[in-house]
Amino acid sequence: MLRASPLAFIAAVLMAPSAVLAHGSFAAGDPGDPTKPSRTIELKMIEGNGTMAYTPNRVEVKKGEQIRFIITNTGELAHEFLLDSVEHNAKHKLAMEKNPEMEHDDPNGKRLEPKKTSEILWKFDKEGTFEFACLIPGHYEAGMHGVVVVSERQK
Ligand SMILES: [Cu+2]
Repeated sequence: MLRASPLAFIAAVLMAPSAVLAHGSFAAGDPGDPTKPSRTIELKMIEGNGTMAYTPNRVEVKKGEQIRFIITNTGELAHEFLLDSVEHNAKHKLAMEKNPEMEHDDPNGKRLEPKKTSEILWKFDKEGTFEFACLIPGHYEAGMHGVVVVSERQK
């Protein structure tokens, strides 16, 4: 009990940013509105030759656009899709190294078992470069990350 508490404390500190995010403030935009139009982007989680990846691993959207990501895990392992700022994902990744069993089912993140498909509906209302990543320990390093570049809508 006493031996566990310093670790629990560290985990609580590391998880604080994602806990804040879970309560309505997302770095990469906002959860989508299913009653509004959206553009569909199909994204696959792939494994092979010691690498793991998303394909595509770069998505370009216009500010204000709503995207329905249809995500399929084609691999043999569970994977995640967590859409956030690069900074938040980096912090979250450290938290997951301490607590690999963290499960995600949030507006901006899903865990998919092998051969499963899931969706994320997202409104990109902020300009910038955001990241989607799998933060299961070792997967990011194996190549499992990509970017969403949100640019100003043409006038
Ligand atoms: Cu993964």
